[in-house]
Formats: sequence, structure tokens, C-alpha cells
Amino acid sequence: MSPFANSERLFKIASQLMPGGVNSPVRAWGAVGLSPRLIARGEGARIYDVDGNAYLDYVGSWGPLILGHAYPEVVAAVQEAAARGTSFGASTPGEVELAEMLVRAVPGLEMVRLVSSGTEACMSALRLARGATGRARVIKFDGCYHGHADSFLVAAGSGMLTHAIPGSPGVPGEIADLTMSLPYNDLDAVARALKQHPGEVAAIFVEPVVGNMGVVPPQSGFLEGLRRLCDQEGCLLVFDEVITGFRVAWGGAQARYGIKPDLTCLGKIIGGGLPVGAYGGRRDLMAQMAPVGPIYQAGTLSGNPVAVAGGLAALKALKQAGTYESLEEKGAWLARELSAAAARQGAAVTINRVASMLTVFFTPGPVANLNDAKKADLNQFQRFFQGMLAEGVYLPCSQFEAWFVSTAHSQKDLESTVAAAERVWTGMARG
Ligand code: KE4
Repeated sequence: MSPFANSERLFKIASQLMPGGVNSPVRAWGAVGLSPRLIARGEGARIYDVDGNAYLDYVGSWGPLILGHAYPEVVAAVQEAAARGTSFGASTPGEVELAEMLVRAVPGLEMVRLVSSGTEACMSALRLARGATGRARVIKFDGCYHGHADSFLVAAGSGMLTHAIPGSPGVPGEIADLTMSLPYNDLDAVARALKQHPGEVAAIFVEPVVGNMGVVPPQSGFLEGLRRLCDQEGCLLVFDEVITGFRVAWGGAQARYGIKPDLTCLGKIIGGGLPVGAYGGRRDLMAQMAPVGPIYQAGTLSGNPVAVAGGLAALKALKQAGTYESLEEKGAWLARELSAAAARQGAAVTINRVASMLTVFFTPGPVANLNDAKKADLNQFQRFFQGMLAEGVYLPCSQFEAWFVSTAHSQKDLESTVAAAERVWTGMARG
């Protein structure tokens, strides 16, 4: 009997009930040619599938689980909050405490609003930017993902055509046309786009460290240049820190690189694995949101007390001294040793890393934008993914995602990951 019989059986049923058998497309493992494993539980750095197989987890629920799975203080806080009632549709003390913690931690936050996902955070920030500036156009970057709101589900226009085209059926061309998607790390392209539409661009949205084309760091001067161009043009700079917030530093990428955006989007880690998103920024902007201002946004479960309890417990644990230094060391060690193992086995890879997020690109590199990332050999990636899974290492099921190291990954876990990678690369070299 297959060692994954329960996963296969359940996924077959799931595929009849939910599109692709999943509640989010990336989970269907389309890019890696395997039937996905259904996960029964997680503990620390490991997850366990419904057939009892154990995996060392570098997905971490796509970023939120920076403390590892079932972190005791998070579980206890969620249990206690749930026992007091799961939702009231009224403000609760936990929301006040979380809002205060976010505003204190993130340099660009003077005010904040809690929502239930990163998508909601980004779509709300876009509406605020458009409402506050009276402008309709928005600039984003190829390979950056800001959730699935229409204005962000676009593909870059071809050639000189900077206007984007719909990235999905159902996104009207009129909406996509208001978005320009440009090469990441290309300030000249941004300057040209702003010149093409003077006074029409409401905001520039950017992942200050990209996670969604695989990890791509900002080149020196890129974020500073965006800040300068926004100041000159009168448009807003929006940092989408749904991944990088509390990942690359306690105050996010804006603290790490010392650039203050006008608005910030948050998610993932701030919920501790529960559904919490947030957007915030300058007080004069946030004051334009209902009910004090005219720009509308709302949510039944925004600031949900159970989710907020999980987020608060996670952030309090993260705030402990030495956490980010340790995560930096673990990320650096893993990237360095993976790179050395690949070189020993003649595997042509580029490893991009910022703090505890990294990507192994199957291309000689460098990888500084989406065109570079797309040079990756997806066949090699798929073979590596399958080999590592067989070794009990659970990697993101796409070349264009990030590995996440958590505080729960021990040095022994990292060493066994490198040893597994070396065995897989040896096998791949043999053909
Ligand atoms: P959610 O709506 O999925 O909570 O957040 C959307 C979002 C916004 N901004 C950034 C930078 C993000 O990375 C995301 C979501 N990330 C993906 C994976 N990189 C979520 C995984 C999925 O879609 O299932």
C-alpha cells in the first residue's frame, strides 16, 4: 500500500469538492508533479501528513510560522481567547494591544487597521491611496504579488506598453489598464512610467524584499530611489510587508533598510498562523478611512479576538532578545552550506537570502528580477523538490517562492537539510 494512501484518498475526494482539491492554488502541487500530502499536524519545525510521515518544514504556512508549529504560548493564548468567546463584532482589548504593538514596532505606522488577510490589507491600502490622492493609476513590479484584488492580478504589458493586461479572466481590461507592472530593481523604468502619466499615479506598491518570484533583495539605492520618485511625483510609496513584516527585522524591511513608506501592508506573522492582516501608515492618510473619513473599508471578523490573541502571543515571543540575530545566523549558515554543497556536486544554482528567507534558484544567476528568475530550470527544480521530499524535507512547491527558517529549526535540522540536499544533487548529477 502507498505510504501516502490517506493523502491520495482524501485528495481524490477533495478534488471533487473544491477546485483542484485545494483552497489556495499553490497547494495543489501542480508545479512539482506529485499528489499533495494532506497535513494532520505540526510541531516545532516539523509537520506530519495524514499517513504519519514526518517532514522538516521550510514552508511554515508560506511565512507565518516563524516560531514553528504549535508554539505553546500561541496555542495557549488562542485556547484562552476562544474560551472567552470567538467574536463579538465589537472592539476588544486585544485589538488595542496589537495595534499599539504594530505602531511601536514599524517605523512607518502612525495608525493601523486590522483586517483578515494580506489581500484585504493590500486592496484597502490601494483604495486609500486612490482616495487620498484622487489619482487612479498604480505601479507594481513583475514578480511581486499583493494578493488577488483585481488591480494586482495583472501581467506586465509587452515592450514599451507599460499598461498592464489582465492576469486572470474576470479582471476587466479597464481595471488592468490602470496598473503598470515594471521590472523590479529598475528605477529608470519607474521614472519613465511616471513621466508617461504625470500626476496620474496614486501609488507605487513594492515588496521591499521580494518573496513571490523567489527571494530577490532590493539592489542598493532601489528603495531610496522609489522614495525619492514618490516625493517628486506626489504619489504614495506602499511597502507590502505581508512577508517581510517581522520576518527580516522586528520593524520589517523598512526598519532593516531605513526607508519609511507612506503606507504599509502586513499579514502572516502578525497573526501567528491565524487570519490577521493590517494596513497602516501616515496619520493624515489613515484618518481618511471610515468612520472618521470618507474612504470605506470594513470586515465582520477584522481584529478577531482569537486571531489577535495568536498574533499577540507570537509577537511577544519574537520580541525576546536575540531572536533576530539567531534567525539571521541560521539563514546565513543554511544558505552558505547549501551553496557549498551545490558547488561540490556541480549543481548550477543561485541562492538569494535576506535574514531567514531564502530561495535556491536553479540557474547560474544572478537573479535580480523576474526575467532572471524565469531562467531557472524548472525541471531541475522539480527533481530537487521530489528528492528532498523523499528525504523528508518539505520545501515550497514552486521555484518562485521562499524557504522560511524558523526559531524551531535546530542546527541539527539545518545540517540534515544540507546533507539531504547534497545526496539529492549527487543523484541528480548521475542523471
Ligand atoms: P493573503 O491574502 O494570502 O493572506 O496575502 C496575500 C499576499 C500579499 N502580499 C504578499 C507579499 C504575499 O506574499 C501574499 C501571499 N503570499 C502567498 C505565497 N507567497 C500566499 C500563499 C497562497 O497564495 O496560498
